[in-house]
Amino acid sequence: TDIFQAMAQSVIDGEKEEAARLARQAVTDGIDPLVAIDQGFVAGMRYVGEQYTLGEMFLPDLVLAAEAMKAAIAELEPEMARRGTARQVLGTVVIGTVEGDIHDIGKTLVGTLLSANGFKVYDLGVNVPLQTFLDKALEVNADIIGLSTLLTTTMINQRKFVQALEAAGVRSRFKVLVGGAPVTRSWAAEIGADGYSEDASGAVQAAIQLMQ
Ligand code: B1M
Repeated sequence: TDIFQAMAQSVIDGEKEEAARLARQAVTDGIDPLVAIDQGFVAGMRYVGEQYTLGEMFLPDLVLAAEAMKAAIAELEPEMARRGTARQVLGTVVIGTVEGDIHDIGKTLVGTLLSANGFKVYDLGVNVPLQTFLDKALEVNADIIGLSTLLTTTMINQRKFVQALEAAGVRSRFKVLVGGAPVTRSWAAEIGADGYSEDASGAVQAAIQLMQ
């Protein structure tokens, strides 16, 4: 089996040490960390999600898979930073997962890549109330506010946030970037967000565009 298959399998099996070992191996072999994530670890996570939907895997399996994925990403982070293009500060981003949602892997990955590519990033974590996003953005004079969500039930908070900015009279001060598995370009347009991306490298491109 090739290394990408082994990476996927380590996530499926929830094998943290194995996932970390394969991530280190990828760095040694000169594999682009993003390729390792997309073609290896995320492929495993996709399978786990499908099996969960089918009732073949359960919540504890998701938890272990997430831990394995995080262990792998932790090993890849320094390499992502090293390969980043950061030479100057391109802008300031406040990012987090919206209230009601505790998924953090994708959001953290987006934050890491933005930081590696020259953005100053304030990661507020998960289950973040809309007011907290706004308070932090005002405090650090953010250019971009990034809202992540993985649940169809919490997507509505992205819309509410755009409305909250309008109500507070600060809509034009910030660019709003949205993403997460159920989020689509048409949803982003419908709620009046400024940017959207389906993955982490696309989020960097979107953020760079928003700064122009
Ligand atoms: Co949950 N979960 N989960 N889960 N989980 C999903 C999302 C689900 C699709 C699984 C399924 O049913 N097949 C489903 C949602 C269904 C729906 O809403 N329609 C689901 C559910 C139901 C739940 C619970 C409600 C289960 C329960 O308790 N009964 C519960 C929610 C609790 C809560 O939040 N209140 C729950 C819990 C969990 C765990 C804690 C066990 C764990 C998360 C651990 C963690 O994050 N620390 C977990 C996991 C692991 C998943 C799946 C399997 C994988 C998510 C993931 O990490 N993907 C997921 C299935 C799936 O997504 N297919 C699922 C890897 C990650 C790299 O991708 O996060 O999509 P992703 O991020 C991508 C892009 O989306 C994008 O870039 C990233 C990198 O490419 N992106 C952005 C993300 N944010 C962005 C922001 C941007 C731009 C791009 O700009 C700001």
